[in-house]
Amino acid sequence: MEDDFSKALRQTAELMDRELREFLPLNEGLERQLYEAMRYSVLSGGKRLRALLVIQAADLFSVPRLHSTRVASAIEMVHSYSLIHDDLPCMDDDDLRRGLPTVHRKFDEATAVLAGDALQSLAFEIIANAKTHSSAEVRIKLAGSLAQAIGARGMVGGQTMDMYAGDDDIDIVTITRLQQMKTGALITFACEAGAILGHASPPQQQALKAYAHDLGLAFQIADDILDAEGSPEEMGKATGKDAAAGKATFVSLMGLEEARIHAAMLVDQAIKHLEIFGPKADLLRHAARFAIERRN
Ligand code: GRG
Repeated sequence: MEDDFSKALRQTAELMDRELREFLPLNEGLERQLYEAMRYSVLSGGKRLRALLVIQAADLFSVPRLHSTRVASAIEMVHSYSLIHDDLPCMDDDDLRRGLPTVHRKFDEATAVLAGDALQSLAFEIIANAKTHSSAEVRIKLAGSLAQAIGARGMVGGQTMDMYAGDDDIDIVTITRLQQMKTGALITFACEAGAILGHASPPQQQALKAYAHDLGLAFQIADDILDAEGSPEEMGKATGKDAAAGKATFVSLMGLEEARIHAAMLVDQAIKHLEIFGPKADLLRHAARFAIERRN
């Protein structure tokens, strides 16, 4: 039988598919291919973990779903943009994503760059819209925090470190910082967004931030473990791509067993940070376990 968390994740995925389709109607003009590429990327079956985090964090403060769903859509757009650009020949040069041809393979490279750019812009357009929250202050906080999370001090900075770090530059401290910026910052923003929408108190904000920090790191370690083991998603793709490319990963630096233990410790720590929310935060607790138990 489907457990509460699997049900919530499935419902979030269904909700996101509906919302994202609405934000990205088909276009018959000369820009038709751009819209097709944007839809292709955002509707290709991601897990929607970031969307679930926004919605569940916002639910702690009884934020209307209408609001949290819009922010969740914006985050999924940013996530899609980062994956499209990450797959480009000038970056990771991947042919497959979620078992399907990557956007530059399905369309072309220029379309992939432009689709990523347009998804990022649309995310900010959605956040700035009054339907997302009636308070302009809340909208500004959301936009500012998202910009910070995905810019040079966050995701883009982490991606840059990942691309240009040499073998000798990477130790556990550096890879932790790199991954916190590259994948952790957007995951942290997802939880922070729930707190911003819900006018959370400083201790509540701090608890969610600490939870997201540990969850994000555990998620990335789990990704390295799946990569090293060859997850179902990696079928048809070189196994252990990062390791095969000579890039340091948590697994190459710590070993598989130590990486597993470290990820499990981070999940326990993440769950402890949620104590102040009581049973209301149970789905967030499950989300932390899911980060390391997932198979893709
Ligand atoms: C190119 C600006 C720019 C940024 C790229 C996030 C990122 C930075 C690259 C992603 C590289 C990667 C595959 C990292 C591993 C962890 C990760 C983010 C996996 C993908 O996220 P999931 O598993 O994806 O949540 P789904 O498919 O479920 O949406």
